[in-house]
Amino acid sequence: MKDKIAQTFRKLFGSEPILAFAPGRINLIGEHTDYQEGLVFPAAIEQGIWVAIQKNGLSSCRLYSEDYEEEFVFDITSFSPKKGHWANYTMGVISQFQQAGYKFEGFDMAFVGNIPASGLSSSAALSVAIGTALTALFNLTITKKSIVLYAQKAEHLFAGVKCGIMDPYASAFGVKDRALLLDCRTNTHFEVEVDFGDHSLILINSKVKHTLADSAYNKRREACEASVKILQDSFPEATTLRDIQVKDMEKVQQLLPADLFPKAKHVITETERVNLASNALHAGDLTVFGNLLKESHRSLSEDFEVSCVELDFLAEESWKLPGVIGSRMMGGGFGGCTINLVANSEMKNFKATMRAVYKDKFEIEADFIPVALSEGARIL
Ligand code: GAF
Repeated sequence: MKDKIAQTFRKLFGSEPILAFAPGRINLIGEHTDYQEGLVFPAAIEQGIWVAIQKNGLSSCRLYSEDYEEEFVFDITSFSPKKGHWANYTMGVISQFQQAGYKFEGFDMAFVGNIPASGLSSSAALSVAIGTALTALFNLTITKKSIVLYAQKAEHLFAGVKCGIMDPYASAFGVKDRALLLDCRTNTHFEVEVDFGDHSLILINSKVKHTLADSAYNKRREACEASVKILQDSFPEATTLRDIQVKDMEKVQQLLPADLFPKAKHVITETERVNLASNALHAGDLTVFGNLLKESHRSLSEDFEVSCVELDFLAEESWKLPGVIGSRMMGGGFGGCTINLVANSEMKNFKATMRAVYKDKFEIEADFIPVALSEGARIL
């Protein structure tokens, strides 16, 4: 990929590029908690986005997406988002750099990716790769954390998704063979060594992406914010659902209307599950870890309502199989992948059975994606 994008760049723009890479991510547990300042437990994967970049002496930026086989040119001093366009991530990140006071000349950029499914944060990987590349190209003094925050803001303002910090953070800070126990209040993390012994993580790509996922995502966030407003009368210190404990659930139920309570309950219980899961990993207790994955799925499906029939089917069917420690939907939901922890000795049977039952039910050929926890963004 690296050589391919360098070659494309030279051919298109005729200069020698700087190359940057940023990975996609998985998440062990902790879904829809990041924008409520909760805990999440993601890791970077091997697959990601490669960016080739160089100054062009113009006042415009010339972009090329190898995957879309498409060019896009814009003026560096005046640009705005174009609904649904891949160039939004580049423009969004540049606009964040500019707002922070960094000045740019025009540049050329080409990029390519190999992230194999939706729900693995290709957009965050692209934004972080661009931020990393720009920092090197213009020799800027800028921290990784700022790149992460710019990437998140770019997604809010240029793609219209009010995402949390988890995806760009994992892409920027990933470490080989480790997951990041990330506190989305302080935006700091612990690296946790992940060794599942004779078990492996494998994703199943449902190959569905339900429409309106972005607006449903924003609605979930709004529901959490509405709950916090109501709860503040009784919990004056609370600024997010992170501040509410599982032990207060009965009171929370009395205070919240019936449509908001299950959503708040998911976020409150999910942060506790992240804590318990990291303790279980530390203690090497895979059974507890696996049960927490199942509980997380149920909560996302029944309480937070971000699953779909295909993801529910994949999770529930896998729970029945020998050697499956746990499995759940992963990421924002409404499609994408499930994450599964499976005994190596049962992997073949797991894949064959899941492929067959999914095909039989939905007439979709699922993909199976092994994951290796990997390094975060870097200049190559
Ligand atoms: C998406 C968002 F981008 C993340 O911030 C996070 O909220 C996730 O959905 C759900 O945990 O990936």
